[in-house]
Amino acid sequence: MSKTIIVSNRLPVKISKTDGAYHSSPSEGGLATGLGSIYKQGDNVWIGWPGVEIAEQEDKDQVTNELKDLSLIPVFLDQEEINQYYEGFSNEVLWPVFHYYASTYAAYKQSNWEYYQAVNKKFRDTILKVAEPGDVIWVHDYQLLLLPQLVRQEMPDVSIGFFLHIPFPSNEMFRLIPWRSELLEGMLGADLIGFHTFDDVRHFLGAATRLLPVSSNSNIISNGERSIVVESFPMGIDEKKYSSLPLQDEVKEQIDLIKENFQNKKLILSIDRLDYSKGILQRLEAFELLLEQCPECIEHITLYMIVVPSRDTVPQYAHLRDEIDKKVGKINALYRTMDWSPIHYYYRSFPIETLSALYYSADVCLVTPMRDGMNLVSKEYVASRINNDGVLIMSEMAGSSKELIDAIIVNPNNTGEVCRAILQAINMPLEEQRRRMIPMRQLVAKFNTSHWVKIFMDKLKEVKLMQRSMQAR
Ligand code: GDG
Repeated sequence: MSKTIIVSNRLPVKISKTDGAYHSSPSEGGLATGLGSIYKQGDNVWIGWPGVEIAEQEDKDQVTNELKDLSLIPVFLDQEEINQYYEGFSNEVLWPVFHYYASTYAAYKQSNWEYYQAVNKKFRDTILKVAEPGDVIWVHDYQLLLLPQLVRQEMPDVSIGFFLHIPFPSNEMFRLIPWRSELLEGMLGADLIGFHTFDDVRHFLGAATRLLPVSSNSNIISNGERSIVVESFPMGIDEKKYSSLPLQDEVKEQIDLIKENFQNKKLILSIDRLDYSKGILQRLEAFELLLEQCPECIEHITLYMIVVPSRDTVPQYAHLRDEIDKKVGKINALYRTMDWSPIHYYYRSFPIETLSALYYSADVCLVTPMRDGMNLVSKEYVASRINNDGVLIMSEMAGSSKELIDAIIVNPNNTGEVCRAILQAINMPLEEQRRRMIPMRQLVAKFNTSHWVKIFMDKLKEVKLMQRSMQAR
């Protein structure tokens, strides 16, 4: 009986230590929910780092045993591996270059690259302990670009799918990386390579055919030995969860509270992880411009801004956090009145029930990343609008802008345009809000996470059959 092996940098659990023992609790990320339908079935497993450093062998054994019952297999990383493979290479080379921040933030260090290779091999070794020839292996994201080829070398016929959750940049950006060929060769170990958008597919095909001795015919790359299919699979969300949450009592109570606290105010919502790619500072600029240019907005609109802590041990992220603190402080200091604050800013994460109440209550959701592979927040907002009202303002640089075309689409660098979009949104007649929201809700409901998983897995099966029939000829 064949099984499916999901592999990602992080396991879909949070590990904590209480009373000297480690405990795990499920994490709520979109990937965890989406792939939950797979890895919990039969002999299927999920391989990844548990997210904390565990030094003692005894503790590792305890965690391994606890996770085994959840079909999870840990790859333990020590502090140096976390620093160099994860923070150093993944987050200081791949993340900035793939989000078009190469010149500002990328640091190409040989030792980080060596750790990146070593940790990808560590993941390979864990896979090899459990994988059998008929299995299907689905590798996720930029931390594991070398893994498909590393596994392929040991298991030439196994089915391997790879999905990148962040953008794949134009070759002019990608080729700056000193180890660009090795990274592409690593990805080409897969049978099927998936991206969120067609632009990412195009960029990948361009980079592969320019930098490697491979040829392409439409979306199929041939490296002389195998054919690799490259395709877009825009990721969805668990729509049912987000459209039913506002009906729960706990969420309803929070909705009432928000209504009471923000009476007669237009509520503009902004939710992101702390990251320069999310355009948080530029969004604040646009909001400041709005307050400057629109005297009627004073005391009548509120920006509710949640920034979820992320990577803030990395200096660039710590700096960004300081800049956001300063900007919010400046805007609030300039415009606050006795009973109104223009920005309600939170630097922490909230339970999903609070998120749902905010999605349900916000008149406008302002999603203006500089670059984003997809952006699930925009889809979660749409799914939560069960009365078909509300306005989404969406950056054209996010993958989801290709699907949510009834949003107000903006260039996030154009402060004036974002400012005008907010004005348009807060004044939009209900009829127009509904005309835009209904088709977006239908799209998000139809192309949900289960659909995404199914079309990727079906395609992988189809590609494998195609390869086998070509070999037989
Ligand atoms: C990467 C790519 C791509 C946020 N605050 C809280 C909270 N969240 C949840 C949201 C959403 C998720 O975090 C963020 O997902 P995004 O897609 O917006 O962004 P990234 O984290 O950068 O994800 C991105 C994604 O991978 C999937 O492929 O779309 O482009 O960068 O689900 O709801 N969740 C809770 N509390 C919070 O305070 N519980």
